[in-house]
Amino acid sequence: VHEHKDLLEKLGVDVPRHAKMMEMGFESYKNQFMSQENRPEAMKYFNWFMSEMQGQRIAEINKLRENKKPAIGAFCIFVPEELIVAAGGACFGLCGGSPATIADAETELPRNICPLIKSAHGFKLQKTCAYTQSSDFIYGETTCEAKKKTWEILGKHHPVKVMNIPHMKREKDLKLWKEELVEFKEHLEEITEEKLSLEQMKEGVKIVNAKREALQRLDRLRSMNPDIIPISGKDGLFITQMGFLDDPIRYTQKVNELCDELEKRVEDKISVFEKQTPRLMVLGTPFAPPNWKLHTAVETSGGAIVNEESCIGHRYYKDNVDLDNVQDEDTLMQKLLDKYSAVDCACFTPNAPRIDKVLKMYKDRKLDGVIYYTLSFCHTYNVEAHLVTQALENEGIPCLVIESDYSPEDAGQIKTRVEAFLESI
Ligand code: BJ8
Repeated sequence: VHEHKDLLEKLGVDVPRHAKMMEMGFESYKNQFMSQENRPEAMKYFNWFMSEMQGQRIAEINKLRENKKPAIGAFCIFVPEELIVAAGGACFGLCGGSPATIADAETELPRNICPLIKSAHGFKLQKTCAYTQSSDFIYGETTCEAKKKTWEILGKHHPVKVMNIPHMKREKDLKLWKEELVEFKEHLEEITEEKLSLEQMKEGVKIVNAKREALQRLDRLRSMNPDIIPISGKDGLFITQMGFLDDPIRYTQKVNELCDELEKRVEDKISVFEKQTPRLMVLGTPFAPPNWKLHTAVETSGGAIVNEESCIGHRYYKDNVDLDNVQDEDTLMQKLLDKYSAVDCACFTPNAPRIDKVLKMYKDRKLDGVIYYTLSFCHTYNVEAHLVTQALENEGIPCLVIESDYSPEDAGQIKTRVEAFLESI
């Protein structure tokens, strides 16, 4: 990061404060990740990326910008990254997982809204996220009340555009959504000053499909072998988190290299957990880095997390864009829409496919229990917990519900509840 001080200054980053935050992040990574035993060799790349995510990666993104390629910051998996990649640019998730920016955010936002939004807003006010500072615009969406109203305030500090995501999936809603996809493409063309061709868009789709396929492979290796867990849930989560920042081609290659090693581990019966360790799936809201609290609590209490049914997880990579018979732009937009409208975010009503999917995931993976995790004040996921947990109960599936924010204060209490849950299953 020091090497890139000039660039960070040019981007308007508050360099001393940023350095302090990075130091805290590295310390926390060292304590929670590097201390794990028997990590796969291929995690070395992700250690390196951790050390360069606010350094070299920022330099790479700004190199693209020098060549009029778009750099778009996002907070949601509805942002069609395929189109950004097609335009030769970078799509990245913005910082929003730290409690250290929340007090600043509360100077403009109410206290009782979701910590993800407050943290992200605080990063902009503090100027401590080099990704936010590098983005041509932030692409917000109308998924939840707190987000859509925050964009109006965030827009005072940074260019923001908003995608109108409908809350139902009727034909008329999907028609509007498709128009939003076309409009997004036009926003990108304003930056590149060139029309995106069909071939470029197909190439963008192929690159992102390959990335999702690598993550699907990682998911299978983590969760489909009941006796062998070749990598910790914490590492699995961290890898997925980095997928929202890294260059997609390099990242795909590195995830596949890791999967090759994990395949070998499964063959050789090398597990990072003892036999009989309860294998859990986490459902719910996204885990923006450095929000590793739940995974740490579970994996220091005798359990293992083998899948996240979350947007930093399965919801992100579960579906690919089908490129069969795509001969024109309209069909391509339709295929993108088919993929994105299959996202089962709790912002939709009704959202029954999510419940069927959760039950199927649980059975396919032969798991031992579920943790339903919601960020505080996330009303959609919190309310939806009722129907999901009822369906789990009907099937006799053990489930623990946890609502938490980013503060470290409840870490002990969460650990106690997790320990009691693990004992009961
Ligand atoms: S597709 S889950 S990434 S909206 S910000 S809804 S936690 S109160 S993030 Fe999300 Fe897209 Fe849906 Fe996924 Fe709740 Fe917080 Fe809102 Fe949140």
